[in-house]
Amino acid sequence: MAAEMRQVDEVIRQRLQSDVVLINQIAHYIVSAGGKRIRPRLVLLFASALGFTGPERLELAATVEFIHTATLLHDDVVDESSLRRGRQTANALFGNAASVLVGDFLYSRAFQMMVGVERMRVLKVLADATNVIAEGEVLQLMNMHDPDLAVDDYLRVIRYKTAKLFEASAQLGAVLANADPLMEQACADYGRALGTAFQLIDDLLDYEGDTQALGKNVGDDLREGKPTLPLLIAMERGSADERQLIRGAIEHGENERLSDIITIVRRTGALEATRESARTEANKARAALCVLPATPAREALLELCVRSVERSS
Ligand code: GRG
Repeated sequence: MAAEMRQVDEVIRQRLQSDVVLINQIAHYIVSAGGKRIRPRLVLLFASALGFTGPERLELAATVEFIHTATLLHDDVVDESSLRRGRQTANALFGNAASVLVGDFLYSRAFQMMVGVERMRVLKVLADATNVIAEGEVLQLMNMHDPDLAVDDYLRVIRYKTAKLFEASAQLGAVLANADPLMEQACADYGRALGTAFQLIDDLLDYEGDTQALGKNVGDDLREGKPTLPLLIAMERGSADERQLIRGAIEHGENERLSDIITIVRRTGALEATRESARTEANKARAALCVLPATPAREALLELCVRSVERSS
């Protein structure tokens, strides 16, 4: 996909432009740090798998990356994070106000771009998706510091805050190709399952990962008192003392005992169980692809299922 992704990067570069200096500075700062660009790849791969080759696919690929980047800018403010994509976060460098406002710029620029495609269904998919993402963040806020969170409520948050944009990205490829409703649904199902797997691994890497490889600080979820699946499983399987230690850390949002908690999470097999849940989701994504014609793009989408679960960054 290298050549196509270079075209997407060119669209991103052009559409980032603004006469306002601080917007250029911050938007380029975060975008030039890279990132995996998974969501634009989904738009391109589904468009290609269904035979659509028009320039709108590049525009929408850039659009979903802008929405993603806006959410990262806002999220790093909310979470008070200091490291992202191997660099200081924009909020750490430029302050919270500038980060939130440049996030607003990217988000509203994304809407200008999607309107330019002149397809009502594109607008509907993205308007609905961004609304759900915001709901997911608010739900997550409500769940903070709650060690009694049910697994289903945790899963709802990750479907909303992360999987929804994966779902919309995949669906847009199908919408551009004028796919029939069943095909469009299969693409959306793939995105939703892949996005869920992706966030499960994101949550696992906060305990298993390496700050250098991840480009963000491990242990941040615990510091914020976020009850993610590795902790929920470790509490269920651990001894009474271990359960009490994790409960306290979630309730008070502290990571002083991070290394003890990582030991418990490992010993109870909570990381492997989380990876297994991710594998189950990735298998659902794989199954959704069976209605697509056999193409190199479909092969790449299958490969993405494996990589999303086995990744370490
Ligand atoms: C602006 C629509 C809008 C909403 C604001 C703050 C917020 C509401 C939403 C945040 C949602 C969020 C950050 C979810 C986490 C998603 C996630 C897994 C991010 C990391 O994605 P990667 O690994 O990042 O694809 P790279 O750096 O590779 O691009």
